[in-house]
Amino acid sequence: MGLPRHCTAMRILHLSDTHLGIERLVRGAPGGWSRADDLRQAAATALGPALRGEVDLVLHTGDLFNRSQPPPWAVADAAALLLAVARRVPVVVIPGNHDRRGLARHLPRSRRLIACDAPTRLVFGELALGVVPFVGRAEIWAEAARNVTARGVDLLLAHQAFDGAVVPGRVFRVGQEQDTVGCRHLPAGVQYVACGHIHPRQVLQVGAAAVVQPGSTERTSLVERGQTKGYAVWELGRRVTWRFVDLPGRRMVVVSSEAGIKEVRRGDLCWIAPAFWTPEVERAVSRCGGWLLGPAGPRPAPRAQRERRPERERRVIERQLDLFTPAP
Ligand SMILES: [Mn+2]
Repeated sequence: MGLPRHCTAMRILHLSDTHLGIERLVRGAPGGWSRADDLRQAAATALGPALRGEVDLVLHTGDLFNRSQPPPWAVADAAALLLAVARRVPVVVIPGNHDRRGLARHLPRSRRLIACDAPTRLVFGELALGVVPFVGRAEIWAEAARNVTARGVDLLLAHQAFDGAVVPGRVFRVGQEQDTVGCRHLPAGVQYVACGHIHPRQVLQVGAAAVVQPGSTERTSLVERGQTKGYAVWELGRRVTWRFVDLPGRRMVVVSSEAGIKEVRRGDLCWIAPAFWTPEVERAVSRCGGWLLGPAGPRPAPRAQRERRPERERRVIERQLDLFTPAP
């Protein structure tokens, strides 16, 4: 397996975790600009090279939308953007954990806009792709990955936490969460994985495979404030290489001191630490041109873990199992 030596050179734009339609309360942005506008702009910028015809294929490895039922305006925006790209080059999108109802239902049918809601093997000329959408159980992922790679693939697409993936304050390990996949779940012979899910960009070596994760195209939460955002460009030919391309991203600032207020620049997304919050601090941040994250008034306590979560996760996994079971 791996790329056949006769394979013609191909350039692939790989983006992920665009979280379109995200709704975040932001105060102080001019002209009704919202965080969703930032994320739409990031996705459009990432797709720029594809719109200019500079790549041969676009892969979106999941969490296209922030919610499984995105607002209609976000669906319309995404459809328009992806169709514009698909007029130039084929686009493959796979559902992430946020797209748990699948993506085909949201996107227009087009020969070159391929929403893979179920595990699939796709062929573009001499390039074979294995596609496995997010699934909540590593064993099921492994079986699907085995099936889609049985005839050989050059690249496997996934939206999954791989063993060793790092997010702030946490390293994913097989067995700790039932959806984390590792060496034992990867089919033998897979050398390259184009992967979504983990928002800080990183490359992992998992067994014989390089797992390339471009991360999210914009920050989806304050936790990501220190992360460089962007997308990846793969060059496939006799050799396989990839590089990360940076996107500007909007600065996020936690304001927790007088000195912190002075660091605020126009258009920064600002979070005032609860212990430091006063109406005067809010006004000072606004005067510096900072946009305020969250509702007005004293900082609310962090939202408690939702009680219904286990029940929701069970339903999600059941729905996914339907998608992963081939029709009789
Ligand atoms: Mn995501």
